[in-house]
Amino acid sequence: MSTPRLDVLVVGAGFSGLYALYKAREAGFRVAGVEAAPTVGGTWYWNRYPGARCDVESLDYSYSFDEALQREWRWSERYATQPEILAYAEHVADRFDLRGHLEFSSRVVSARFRDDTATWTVSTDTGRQYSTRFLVFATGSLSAPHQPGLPGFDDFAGEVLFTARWPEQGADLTGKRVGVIGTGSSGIQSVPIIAEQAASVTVFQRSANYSVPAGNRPLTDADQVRAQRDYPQRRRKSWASTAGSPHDAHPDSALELDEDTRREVFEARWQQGGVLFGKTFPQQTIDERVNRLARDFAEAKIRTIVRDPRTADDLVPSDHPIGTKRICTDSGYFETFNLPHVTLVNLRREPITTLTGDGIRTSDAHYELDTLVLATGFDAMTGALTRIDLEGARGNHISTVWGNGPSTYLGMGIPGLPNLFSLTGPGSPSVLANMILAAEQQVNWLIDLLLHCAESGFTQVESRRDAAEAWTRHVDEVAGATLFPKAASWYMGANIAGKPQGFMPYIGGFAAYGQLCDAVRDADYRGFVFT
Ligand code: N01
Repeated sequence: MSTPRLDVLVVGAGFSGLYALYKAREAGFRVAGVEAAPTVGGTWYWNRYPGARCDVESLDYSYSFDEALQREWRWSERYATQPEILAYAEHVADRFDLRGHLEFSSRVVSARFRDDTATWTVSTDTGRQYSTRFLVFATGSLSAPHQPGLPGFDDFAGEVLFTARWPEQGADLTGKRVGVIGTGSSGIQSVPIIAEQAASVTVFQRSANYSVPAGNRPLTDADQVRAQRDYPQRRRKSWASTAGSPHDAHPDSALELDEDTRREVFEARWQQGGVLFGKTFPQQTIDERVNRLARDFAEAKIRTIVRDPRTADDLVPSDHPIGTKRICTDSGYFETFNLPHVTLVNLRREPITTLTGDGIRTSDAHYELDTLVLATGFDAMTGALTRIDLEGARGNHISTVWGNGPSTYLGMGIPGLPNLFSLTGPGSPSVLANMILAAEQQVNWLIDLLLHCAESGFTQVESRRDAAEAWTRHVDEVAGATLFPKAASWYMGANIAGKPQGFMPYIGGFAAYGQLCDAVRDADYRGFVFT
């Protein structure tokens, strides 16, 4: 059997890829990485639209694996901006000397498993080929942008900007008539900033979304001192949590509290800011009655802020329980609609009929535009993998293996694709958790598995099909006990026409998931076949 040149090839140099490279190298493996962007950072390289910042607090959305790194890096704001997070990723790459292992500006287009040698041959769009024993996809959950088929799209003569592919040199929107399609996190974060520059902003909204003020603020010197002092406890709590952040839901059931107390609790959480409003009370994403209370509170907030009653009506989400689509975090989103040059177009009432040379025609009107911003989301969780021509053992192709939706074992192994692992993908806590800790947990576990292979002389490890089926059923059942499947969300694959529907991330909890993975390891990697 011939020996591949590499032990581990990591695809993607975002936070999971960087950590995978680092850990694999530290474990003594021969490693390399391939990254489509010209530098590290993954999603934080591409999503450089105005207003882009993380909705997890910077103190939490950072690596925990290295004490010195944690001590020396200083976050300037409670929620870090895209440039600051990108700078952090660059710092990590330099500090741990990872760049030398990476080929940048190179996208993996195909990978083939050779049954006879138990190796992967991986090809990139730059014409390079890699031969590797193990192939780790750290390609991100929100990295395959979705461009909807808009009628007349090619006729539009103005500038088109994608939030997920914002030009590196920026875009000057001063004095422009800007249309924005999409009111998810990207649209909601960018609209207030675009409105500061543009002559007019027309927001084309198909579905209204819940958004909570981020509550962002600079981190003071005192914050920094406190952060360093409290870090061990903060991290311990995150590792033991359901979502990788140190959050406590209110101890009481919302249904047992009187109305005034309940309102105070919601208000305090709202003022604290951020996505965790979606988990103010226990059972909030499980019990429709608790969820309704949170929805009513959020609706009242929107109506208090937005002056025009019809616009407020349109901005109140009516089609999903709060929190079952990712809650957006904003800085003045709803307030923006009080500005005279900002208009909301409700596409449910007046759908787009066509794009024209100079704007968008709906069933009711023609909106003249110089620039169109598409904040239209991603082929989430699976798109980065299914866009690659990926063929595993015995002719198993990703398109058929995942033809009915993503089937994984523990979210990492895919039956039929031996020696291949997916990080922070479907079947793992992933986007429901703090992604950086989620990546650390999976990579730590995975490197142990690869060391086990190496030490035991195995050249091939593959998830058993029945183990993957049982895990995928479990992922589905746990989601089914919540309100999440009630939303037509990208978690469900509902934003992409023809995509199999099913709740993709594992919602059983971040810490619980880690324990399940460890139990599999302790049971001699039950569910995997080694040869
Ligand atoms: O994408 P989305 P996103 N005509 O899919 C609309 C993370 N993130 O990039 O809902 C008209 O949420 C679509 O409408 P509808 C975060 O996890 C985090 O904003 O399908 N509209 C929707 O409004 C987030 O959840 C941060 O009816 C069309 C929008 O486009 C995830 O990324 C920041 C359309 C897409 O919203 C994705 O967010 C940014 C069409 N044909 C992103 N097609 C933070 O950390 C689509 N839409 C804060």
